[in-house]
Amino acid sequence: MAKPTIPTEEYMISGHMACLGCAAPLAMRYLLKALGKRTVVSIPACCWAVIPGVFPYTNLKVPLVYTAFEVTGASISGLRAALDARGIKDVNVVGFAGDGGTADIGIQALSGAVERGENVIYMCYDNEAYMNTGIQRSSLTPFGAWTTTTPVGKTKFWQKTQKKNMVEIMVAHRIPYAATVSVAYPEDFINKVKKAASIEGPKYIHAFAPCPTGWRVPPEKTIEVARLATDTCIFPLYEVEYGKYKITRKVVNKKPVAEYLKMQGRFSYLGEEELKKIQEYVDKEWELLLKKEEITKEW
Ligand SMILES: Cc1ncc(C[n+]2csc(CCOP(=O)(O)OP(=O)(O)O)c2C)c(N)n1
Ligand code: SF4
Repeated sequence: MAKPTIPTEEYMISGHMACLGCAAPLAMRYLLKALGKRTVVSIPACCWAVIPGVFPYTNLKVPLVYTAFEVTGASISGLRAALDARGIKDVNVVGFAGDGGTADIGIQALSGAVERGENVIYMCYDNEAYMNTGIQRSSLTPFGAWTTTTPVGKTKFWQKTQKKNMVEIMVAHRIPYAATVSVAYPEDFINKVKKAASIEGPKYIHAFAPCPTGWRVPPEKTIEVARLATDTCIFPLYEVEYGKYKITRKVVNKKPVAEYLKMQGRFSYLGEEELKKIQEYVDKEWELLLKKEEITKEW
């Protein structure tokens, strides 16, 4: 029997306040399993501002700094500088923010931290909308999704733009390490976080974290829907180390994207035409990723 590689230590104790089936607590749990107790986490406004409980209660065994929505990148830069000034080098400094806090309102502070080469880890847990305030679209909401600010009704006003590619934005900063992870693949998740911790400079990790409440998926289907996202190539698992791409889960027999979309109420309004458009987009992006891996093989 294969030896389990997931560390048994827990730094997130039971009693969180997330909705049933939420993937965001799993993302934190795996992150901390990989990093251990010498870690400080900075969290802006998002569901994770609620999940640990109300002060003085917390379900984390590591220090946690709450910040304003837009400043995670600046907050982790300051924490790193303060620790360095005291000669403390062995503490992992981590920013942990939702997709809204990362790709929209916090992108400037994040970009600044990466550009300055701060020795920090930034994890975006991506539930593809502003969930904490009631399911509003973000720039990471995928094409075709219903949200409360992209209502469907008679006008079919679902999300009309494609999802912003945060990993590519980070790669364009020449970041030492960027990767995607999913709560459905914990070993891959933990390995990538461990690798990130071993690299000097800024590291960006994009975690796929389904939100049953906002995606209109039964809570017990969280992992199934996350697994399908990777198996359909709509959320591929890969890493980019100093510009070199590596797909860490090679999908040979891609499942149709419709299988993934049809599990979720937020896509239930889409017709054959939209499903075809999404499939074509996903196929193109996957081909591009394969090419990037091929081109950067010798780097
Ligand atoms: C400057 C500012 N604008 C708006 C808010 C209100 N607000 C709090 S949490 C949140 C949504 C966060 O969305 P995201 O970052 O995607 O995380 P999620 O809630 O999905 O976990 C918003 C809009 C705020 N706290 N500060
Ligand atoms: S709204 Fe979604 S992301 Fe937020 S706690 Fe509930 S399930 Fe998790």
